[in-house]
Amino acid sequence: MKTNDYILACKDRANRALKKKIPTSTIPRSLQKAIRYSVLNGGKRIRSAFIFATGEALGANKAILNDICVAIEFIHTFSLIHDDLPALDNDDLRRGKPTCHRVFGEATAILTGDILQSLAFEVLSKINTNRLSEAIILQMIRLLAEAIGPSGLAAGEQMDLEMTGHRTTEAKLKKMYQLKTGRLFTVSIVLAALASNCTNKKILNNLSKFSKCLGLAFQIHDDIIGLESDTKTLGKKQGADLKMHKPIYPVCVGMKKSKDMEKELYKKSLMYLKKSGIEAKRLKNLAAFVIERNY
Ligand code: GRG
Repeated sequence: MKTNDYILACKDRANRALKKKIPTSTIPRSLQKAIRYSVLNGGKRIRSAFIFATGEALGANKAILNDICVAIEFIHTFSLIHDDLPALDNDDLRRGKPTCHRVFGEATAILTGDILQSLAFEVLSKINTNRLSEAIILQMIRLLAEAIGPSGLAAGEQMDLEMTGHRTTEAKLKKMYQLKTGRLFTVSIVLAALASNCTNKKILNNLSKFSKCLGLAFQIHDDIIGLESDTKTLGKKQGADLKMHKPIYPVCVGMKKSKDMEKELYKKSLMYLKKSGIEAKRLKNLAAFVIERNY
């Protein structure tokens, strides 16, 4: 299967898994609508593709991989909803459609994000213990909490806000990207490896380094296409970050160096993948997609 077809198949699988975990009867209908709208309104599902490819390479159980995919996409969607809020980026467009707060109002958007966060942990905590030990499930929950909390995504977002409108150094920008974007990539891949009961340090450490390089490359590429791709392809406004004086790589170091950097990170990621010693054709192709995509 070609990489684009594989990504589409993963997207389809992720969407089916997500639909099953969206609560239907126990919450106000307005919240239900906002959750469905935000979770199922498109998205590349690239983190899910990495989860499935990692799990497949290591022989993980499919149902557990689906649960991990749901937890990660719930957290990702939560972070996008909150990122778009007026108090943060104040964006009107996400995945080619009006943002959650534009459709449902700010209060509902905040609650939708909050609910998705709690649902993510609920899904992980309900992984079938006949298939995976409680100790590993607990480890997954801890790793996800660490990845998004005060030394993860939320910290990265705060750094981003504080850097907006100011000149910054490449080192600070990289640190912020590792937290804001990289941590969710890393935890996606590590959780997928743990789902296969993998305890091999060589595999886990090298996969973790692989994902760290990719997370950074993904965000740098996001900055590049944010300037070079058009609004329709991106699903969000072209040049929005530049207009808002957000800290972005091409402004900090220039476009050429940004493109060199993402290629360097891609090559480095492949080196770690090779060192992990796992069957990695799919992961290799997904890594290339990270820096070749135009959306
Ligand atoms: C998670 C505790 C917690 C708080 C949230 C708002 C916030 C803190 C973080 C925002 C992080 C953020 C929006 C990072 C940007 C990451 C990024 C490049 C998103 C775009 O990812 P894609 O291209 O999106 O995979 P699609 O739409 O394809 O899913």
